[in-house]
Amino acid sequence: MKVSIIIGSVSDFEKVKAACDFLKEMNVDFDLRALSAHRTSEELESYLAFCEDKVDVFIAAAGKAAHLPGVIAAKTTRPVIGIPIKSSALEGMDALLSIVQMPPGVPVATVAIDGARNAAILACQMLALKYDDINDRMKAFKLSMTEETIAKDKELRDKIKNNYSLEV
Ligand code: RP5
Repeated sequence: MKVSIIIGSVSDFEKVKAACDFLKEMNVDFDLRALSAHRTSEELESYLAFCEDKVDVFIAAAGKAAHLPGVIAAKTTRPVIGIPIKSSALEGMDALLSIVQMPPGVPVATVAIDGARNAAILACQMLALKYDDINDRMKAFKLSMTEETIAKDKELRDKIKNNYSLEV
């Protein structure tokens, strides 16, 4: 298992599915647990002990007062990527600030609110430092993104060129 995804509640799963899908696309092994820093703190601690030396990167997602990524970061030397989940009246700003404003010495690499896919992409970029096959797949992914963007630019220009006098 290269990545461990920990979500604060099963209700976070739909928001985190995009991370699972990207890891699957990149053929990266991962585990997923719903463990709360507040409601199941002992189970979280034993799972983190189980993960010791097995996991390269943690992805942790939580909403509201989102302490989960920070608690994980306090217990590991592995990188922790935090996903703030929009799950309350505060639209995810509560979770964003809870995750990003870590005290000195305990960083969490925080992605955007509900930014699960970017969390998985960042995790794969970290894994690419160690695993050549993942590095190759990430290079192909970046190239396909560039090609797709260039194709969309051409498509847009072809569509509007008769209405406006575009440069080329
Ligand atoms: C947070 O509270 C969880 O991460 C979730 O985003 C939110 C609501 O949890 P549930 O009440 O649905 O379990 O701790």
